[in-house]
Amino acid sequence: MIFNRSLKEYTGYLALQTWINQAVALCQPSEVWLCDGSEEENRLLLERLVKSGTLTPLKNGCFLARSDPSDVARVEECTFIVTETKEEAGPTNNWMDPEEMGAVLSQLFRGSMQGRTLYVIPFCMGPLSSPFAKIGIQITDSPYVVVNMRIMTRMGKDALSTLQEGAFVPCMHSVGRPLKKGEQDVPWPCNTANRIIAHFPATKAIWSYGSGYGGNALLGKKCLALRIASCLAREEGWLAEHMLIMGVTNPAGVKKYFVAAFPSACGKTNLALLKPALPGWKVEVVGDDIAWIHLGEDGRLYAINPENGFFGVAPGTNWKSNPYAMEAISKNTLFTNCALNDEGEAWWEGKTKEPPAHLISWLGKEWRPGGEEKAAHPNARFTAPLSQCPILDPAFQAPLGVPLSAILFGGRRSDLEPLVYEANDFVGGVLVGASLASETTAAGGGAVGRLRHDPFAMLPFLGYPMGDYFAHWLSFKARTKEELLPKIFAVNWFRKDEKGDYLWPGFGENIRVLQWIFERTEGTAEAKEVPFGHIPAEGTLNTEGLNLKEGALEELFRVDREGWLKKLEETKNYFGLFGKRCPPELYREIERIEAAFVRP
Ligand code: TSX
Ligand code: MN
Repeated sequence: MIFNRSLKEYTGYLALQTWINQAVALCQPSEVWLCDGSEEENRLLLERLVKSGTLTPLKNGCFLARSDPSDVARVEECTFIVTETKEEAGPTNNWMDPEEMGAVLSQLFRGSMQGRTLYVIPFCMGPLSSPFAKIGIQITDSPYVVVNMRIMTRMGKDALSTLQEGAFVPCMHSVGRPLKKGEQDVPWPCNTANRIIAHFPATKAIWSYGSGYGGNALLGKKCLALRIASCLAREEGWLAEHMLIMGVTNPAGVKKYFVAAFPSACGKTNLALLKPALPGWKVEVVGDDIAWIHLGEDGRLYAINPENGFFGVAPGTNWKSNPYAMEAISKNTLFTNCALNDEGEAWWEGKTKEPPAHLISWLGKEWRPGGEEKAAHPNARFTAPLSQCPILDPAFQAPLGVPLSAILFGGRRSDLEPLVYEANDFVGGVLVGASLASETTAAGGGAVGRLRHDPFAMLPFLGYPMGDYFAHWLSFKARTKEELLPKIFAVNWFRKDEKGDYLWPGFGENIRVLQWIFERTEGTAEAKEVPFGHIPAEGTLNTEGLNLKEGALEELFRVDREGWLKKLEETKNYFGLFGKRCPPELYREIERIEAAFVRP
């Protein structure tokens, strides 16, 4: 075995050496490469990837990867929480017994890296100097994963240097396609039929097999920073959330930080990188996907972004919908499953008003406009460093995080849910998060327009029972003064009129909603009490210069009593799934709202 660096330089190297030895014995690679994260190393890996046909060089240091057409997204059916009992995994997760999973995995991984290089990726989730950061060591046979992890995390020598004895999350990954002697590799090796993404909360280990795509393979993101971190957070008294983190500065120069949770296909990255339509307002981004939230010594909540890059959906991203993302991905960006234009750039549906006359599609085929097939896959992605974002918040590396003034929950709801409301109190806000639901879009596959529950936007990302998670959220009320906790809001950019047209322009105009939220946290904006909380009082939402349709504003805030009573009934019904673990406080809050509807 050849190591390009002695592990003895590092504390905790013994545990790491043991872990690597075990992996090598099991997977039988022909080479071992300990990643240092350097420019030089990255260059060598990119070179390998171009040679193997995995990557195509584009303009400005960008590259394009085309995946195997069967390996294009996270696979929730293949994602498991492995605990002694099924109850410990909870009713919303796939479960497997540790012994059974152990047997399955050892068989799959035995010899799985034959003919390949085993890469050891030391990475840090969170700023290197943060006491909240977590170290992971990913072992993988995919150099594509290495170059993506280098963008998405703090990867290499520095991460290894902060390693304490034994304190790392072991992340084992193989694409599951060993190479026989002399066998020619394929551009995107994978083993789609046998994909498994397994999480072991007891030992905090992650094992992923068969997929090279996104959250299945970049194990720092959904696997470590959400599923395993949610378990750590429960034990250690913090929160690992599927949330963006943004700084909002008003024209007077006062700055506040918000976090926001949205199910997929609601435009979380667009909101995180908002270009305000109102003069004098400024938005800066700390993170667009994951927030680790801790209670500070002053009794307030603080958030860090464990990630170091954007792994965003490309389709729909353009200079109008998200100009700062466009700037961030203009160089040194990896594109996956986008189309290729004649200028050597990545293209996707919604990038330009008109599609180019000629493209190579994500399937590598000649493509011209007018046909059935999309040029880019709907889940095509960009991987770009946070540092390239023109509105990156100066505090994005703050070791203790940024103090939170508001928590937003939002879904895609064509009716019932107002444009914005403030929850009654902290418990009322936890109910808003717990009852989050969103209408399905074409992007997810399956039926369109169906309402799907996605509590806290965490349904696919929680590593333990949902009812316990609700109780964990509620526990923060007893740990600090309620007035120090962020105020909680619900937002909905997607309400439609009876003709099916959107009532709210959204995008940059959403700053008007953020302004009202900002002013509520300052105690300056007036509100009108409704059974489920507070909506903007007449005239307090800034609609100056907006040409809303006649009656649109009234409709955006119309309270449909019957609709709400039905929703509350249905929510109780849904919570039944979580059994006794669902905290009684949430049922009491529902009853309180019902009572207010009956006796206004
Ligand atoms: O991201 C979106 N946001 C948040 C922006 C900060 N999207 C895209 C969602 C898919 C990922 C939105 N779509 C938003 C929104 O606020 N609103 C809508 C709905 C909408 C779509 C098109 C228009 C208006 C609203 N077009 C015109 O009004 C011309
Ligand atoms: Mn996400």
